[in-house]
Amino acid sequence: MLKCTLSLSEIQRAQEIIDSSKNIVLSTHQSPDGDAVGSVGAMSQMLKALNKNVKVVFPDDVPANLNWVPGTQSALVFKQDSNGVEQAMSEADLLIILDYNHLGRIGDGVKKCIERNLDHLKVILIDHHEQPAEFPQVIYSDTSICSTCEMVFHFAGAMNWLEKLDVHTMEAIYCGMMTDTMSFRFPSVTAETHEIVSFMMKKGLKPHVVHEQVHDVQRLEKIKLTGFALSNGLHVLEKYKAAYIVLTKAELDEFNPQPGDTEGLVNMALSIEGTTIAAFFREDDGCVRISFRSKGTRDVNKMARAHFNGGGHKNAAGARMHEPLNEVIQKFHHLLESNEI
Ligand SMILES: [Mn+2]
Repeated sequence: MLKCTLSLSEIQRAQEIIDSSKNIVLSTHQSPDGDAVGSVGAMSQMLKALNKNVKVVFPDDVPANLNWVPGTQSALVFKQDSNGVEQAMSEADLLIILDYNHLGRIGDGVKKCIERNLDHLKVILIDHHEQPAEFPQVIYSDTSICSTCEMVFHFAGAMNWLEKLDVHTMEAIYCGMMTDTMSFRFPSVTAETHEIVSFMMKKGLKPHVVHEQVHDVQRLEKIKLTGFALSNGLHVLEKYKAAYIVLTKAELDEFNPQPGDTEGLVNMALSIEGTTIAAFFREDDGCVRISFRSKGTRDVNKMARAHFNGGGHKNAAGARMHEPLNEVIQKFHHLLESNEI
C-alpha cells in the first residue's frame, strides 16, 4: 500500500526540511477543486499536529461545498487579501505546492508573490500532473496516481505520520481521492487506492459523510444552471465522437453563479453514448475557461498544451484563453476536423 516513489534520500531531505521549518505555507491551484482543497487541508491538519505554524493560500475562492475541509475557514484567499498572502510568504521557511505542477497554474498574483520570496523559501512539490517544475528542493511527482490526496497519504506514510491520522485529515484525503476519480470510476484507480480507503475506514473514516457534504448541498440555482447548459448550450458532433457545452458570461450571470457551479458539466457531455472527447467553454471576465475530458487514447493534455496554453492529464485537462469565445470554439472545431485530436 505504501508506494511513495521518492527515494530514501529524498524522503530524508523532506523530513529534514519539515523538521527545520516553523512557518509553512501550503499553496494550490486556481479554481480549487476537491483534490486541491483536500490535499492542502489534510497537509495543514497533519503539520499543525506537529506544532507548525501553517498558512493555507488559495488564489481565489473555495466552492461552498468544500468549506468544511480543515484549513479552509482560516485560509488566505489572494483575491481578497493579497497583503496577507505576501506577509505569510515573507515569513515562511517552507512552501509546499500541492496539486499543481508549475507556477503558471496559480494566477499572476500568487506566482509573483512566490517568486519574490524564493530566495528564503524551501519548496516541496507534491503533484500528479505531467511535467512538474524543477526548482523545488523535493519533487514528489507521480502521474500514475489518480489524485494528489492519494499522494499526500503516501507522503504521510513516508514521514511516519499515519499512526496519528485523525478523522478530519482522513476526510480531507478521501475528499480529493473521491472527487478526482469521479467516485473511483477512472482507469487510474488502483487496488492501492481502495486499500488506502480501507485503511482509513478501519481508523474511523465514514465515506458517506464526505459524499453527502460534497454532493448533497447543491443550490437550486446551480441545478437550474445545469439544466440550462444541457438544453441550450450542448452541441454534439457525432462524426467526431465529440460533444461540448458553451456558456456565455451573460447566460451564466442569469444564475448568480458561485465557484464550482459548473464543475462536472463537461463529464455529462462525455457521458453521451459514443462520445470520446468533450469540452466545456465558459466565458469569464477577459478570458475563456476550458475543461477537456476524453476516453482512451485521445490525449487532451497534449492538445491543451499545444493549442490552448493549458494542460493536465491525458484524459482530463484545462486551459484559459484570452481570445474571444467564438474563436476558441472555432479552434476546437478545426482540430476535430483536421483529425488532430
Ligand atoms: Mn488533482
